[in-house]
Amino acid sequence: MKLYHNNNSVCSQKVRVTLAEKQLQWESVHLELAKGEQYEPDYLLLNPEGVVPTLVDDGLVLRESSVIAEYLDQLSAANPLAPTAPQALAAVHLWLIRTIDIHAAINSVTFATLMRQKQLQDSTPEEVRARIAKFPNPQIRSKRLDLYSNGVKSPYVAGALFTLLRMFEDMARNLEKSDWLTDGRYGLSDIALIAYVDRLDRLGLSGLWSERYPAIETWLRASQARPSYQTAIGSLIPPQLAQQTQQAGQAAWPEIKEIWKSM
Ligand SMILES: N[C@@H](CCC(=O)N[C@@H](CS)C(=O)NCC(=O)O)C(=O)O
Repeated sequence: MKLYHNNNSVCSQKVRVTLAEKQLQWESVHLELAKGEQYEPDYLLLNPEGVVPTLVDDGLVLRESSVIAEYLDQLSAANPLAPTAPQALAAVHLWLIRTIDIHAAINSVTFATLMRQKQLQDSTPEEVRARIAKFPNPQIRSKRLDLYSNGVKSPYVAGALFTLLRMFEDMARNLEKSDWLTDGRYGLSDIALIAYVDRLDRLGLSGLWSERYPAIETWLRASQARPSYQTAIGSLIPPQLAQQTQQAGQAAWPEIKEIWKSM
């Protein structure tokens, strides 16, 4: 089983957490997104959108991190991550579907802060625009351009915060009943969201939930304490990147806080 992924990509992290929880063996193909390795013709044959992750297993090519996570869970009976009761399973599926929007929201917040700061430091505007032009999807191209030009003032950031507000509200409602999101035990719903909330935490944006939704703070710390988190996320983030992430997010926090307060 081969996973095309990137260490700091949230959706790759989600898949790696699943692999670690299921204790599955896999071969790593690490793509440097900043170098544009996702646009190599051979990779575009596997993933025409030019994004990670992609799982290749015995001739099967799978995209979409939540679908991959569910597939991996089905591969072995050990440590099942999905419930069997229809109601609980439906709740898991709802979270998995929502991760498409949640991913786009986290991507907007990350690009308006950390990635934009890196682009402004490391590249000329022409180089950034040339990289953005390589994105196959025109909608994503215009989003990236807007985030690069306007940072936190981009309307994509306000839209992202609205999606995150809904996510936090529903997470908090689930966590009133149990320590984990679905069925009283750690599973696919938690794995679906850990990388996204962790990214906000790494950006120093825990103010989004710490006061309004303290149960999310407890859930996050319990998720981060699992060995799968350390294997799949914690150990793969270099200290320098961790520091840059924290600093870029914190610099944006006053503006983000103002938008947040108005919601
Ligand atoms: N919905 C997709 C999103 C895939 C996606 O956008 N991946 C990002 C990394 S998290 C990527 O590869 N971006 C390419 C780039 O930034 O150039 C999934 O969850 O698999």
